[in-house]
Amino acid sequence: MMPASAAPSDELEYFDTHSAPAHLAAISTQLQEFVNLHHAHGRRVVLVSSGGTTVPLENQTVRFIDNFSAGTRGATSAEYFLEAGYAVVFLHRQFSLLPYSRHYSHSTNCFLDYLSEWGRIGEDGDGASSDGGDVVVRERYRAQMLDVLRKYRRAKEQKTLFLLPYTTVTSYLFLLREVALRMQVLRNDALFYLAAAVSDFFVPPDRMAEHKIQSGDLPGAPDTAGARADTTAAAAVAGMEAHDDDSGLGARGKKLVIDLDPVPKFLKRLVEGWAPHAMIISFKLETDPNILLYKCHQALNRYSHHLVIGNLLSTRKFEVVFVDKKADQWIRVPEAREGQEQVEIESLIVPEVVRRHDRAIGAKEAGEPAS
Ligand code: PAZ
Repeated sequence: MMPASAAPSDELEYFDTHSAPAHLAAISTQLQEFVNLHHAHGRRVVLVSSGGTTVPLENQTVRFIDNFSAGTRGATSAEYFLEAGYAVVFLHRQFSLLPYSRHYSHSTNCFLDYLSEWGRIGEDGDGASSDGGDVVVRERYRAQMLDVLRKYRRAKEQKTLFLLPYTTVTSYLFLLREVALRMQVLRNDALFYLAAAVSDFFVPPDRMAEHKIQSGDLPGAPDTAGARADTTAAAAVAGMEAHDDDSGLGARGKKLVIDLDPVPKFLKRLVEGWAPHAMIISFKLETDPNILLYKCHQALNRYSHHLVIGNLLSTRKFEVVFVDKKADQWIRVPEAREGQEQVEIESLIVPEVVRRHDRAIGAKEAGEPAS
């Protein structure tokens, strides 16, 4: 019997049974130009994946399954890779955090709070008097914003950042494969840093409902029992079962039981087929500290790639563990002193990754076996 994980050929079948994202051919051309440009300059290229993936429940999608990831790890890491001289393909969940703009987006860092009106003295006294009507950056944020702005502009001018958005797990997988194939020319100058939180489960196309799954009776149905049968049938197509709700909320309520298949494990294919010469780093997220190391080692043994970076949901901004064939290495941010900003853990992770990439390239050039 096939266990919960999918068979190897399922990976190929997955691409045959799902539609590729629109404009894949055009994206592919742009990607190849980006890769070739940096290859010609001897610049390394890293694929950073970032953010969650959605799992649609309907073909014309109203509802989907999602996860917590905001893309902080990916967006922050991308900035440190750019600083280290890499060109970055940033494969990210649409509307998740982006390198540079992450400093001023989302509810915690609303960009409007960084601005004031020229001519009005703000509550912190950092406006300035003139005839009014202009918008300026508040004094206390100017130095940091200038620094971010300069880095952002440099990345644009040097064309070192390629933004590649996805939404569903399927578009993520198509794009990952495409980037990997386009990056093959780089051989060991290519690095994969897979920080996205990719769904392990999906609804196969042949069980996907076309239209919005109904939670109650439809108007014009001949009788309640008939309407219920319609609703149940639509859900069953989606690999789901709609049941009468026995919660006491009333006969119209339905339970939706969702039956998902495992997403085939593409890491093996990436390592062995799509990017055989690249350095490949995957992330592993757990919530139970007792199984984190076990799961990291299991992934390393199963996929034979270079490094797994493990982290726990509750402490992911403060500590991670690097797991490779030789050892486990914890990286922790120093505790912030009063009034000091917390160090971003990616400022420690990325230089360590770059050191290991240097070593791997050095070893290959010296003809040593990869460690
Ligand atoms: O996006 P974020 O910064 O909130 O979280 C980052 C993360 C926990 C998703 C990432 O570090 C990670 O572990 N990604 C892999 C998740 C997994 O598939 O196990």
